[in-house]
Amino acid sequence: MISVKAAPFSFDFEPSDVALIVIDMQRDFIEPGGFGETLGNDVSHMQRSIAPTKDLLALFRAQSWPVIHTRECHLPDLSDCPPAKRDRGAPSLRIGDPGPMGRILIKGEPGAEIIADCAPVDGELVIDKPGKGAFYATGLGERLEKLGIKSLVFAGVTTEVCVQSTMREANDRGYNCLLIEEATESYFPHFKTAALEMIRAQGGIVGWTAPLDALKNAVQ
Ligand code: TIU
Repeated sequence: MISVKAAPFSFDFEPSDVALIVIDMQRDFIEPGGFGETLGNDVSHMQRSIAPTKDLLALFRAQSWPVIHTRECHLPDLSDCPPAKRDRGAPSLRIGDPGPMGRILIKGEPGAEIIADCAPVDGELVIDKPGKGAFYATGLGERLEKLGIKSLVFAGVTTEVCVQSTMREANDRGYNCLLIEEATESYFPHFKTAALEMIRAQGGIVGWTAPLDALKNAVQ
């Protein structure tokens, strides 16, 4: 059993049944000209999450623990994109429109790819998801069951949207979930702070949070 000094209390897991889920570290959310920016966001905030996520990936790879990456993206014909998602608001470009990194949030386009610093390596699972949560309309739940996973460590962007949605889905399915604090970011710093607080409030109502060093110290 490995015990991480986390909040609201220690996060204990067996090395044999833990996996890392890195949420949506895609150019579309992190680089100018992508989906995140079309929504009016300052994407420079995302930069802070890159080095810690890279470190966290290295830690899991060094232990040979499973790593799963997700990508929010849609099929080229948009058949998996609800009109309610595409038509909402007044973005500068809509999902599927051509942008500087190809069609916005479309599978196979440069913008939908994971940034080089966090790119998957051979043997790592990549889950494409049409929604914010990674369990909806993907095979993720079945894949985790087959792997016998019980504890999930989370990283990625954005904290209060796709990361929190996926943690909530995982929590309802019985997983213990730990979010690494530096390895996630929001376009809105106060939303990140609030999301971390609400995840660990009420005795860990959604899960745990911890600094990266707390996990490193527990593992090494
Ligand atoms: N807009 C925003 O903050 N996030 C998303 O749309 N998707 C993810 O969080 N990946």
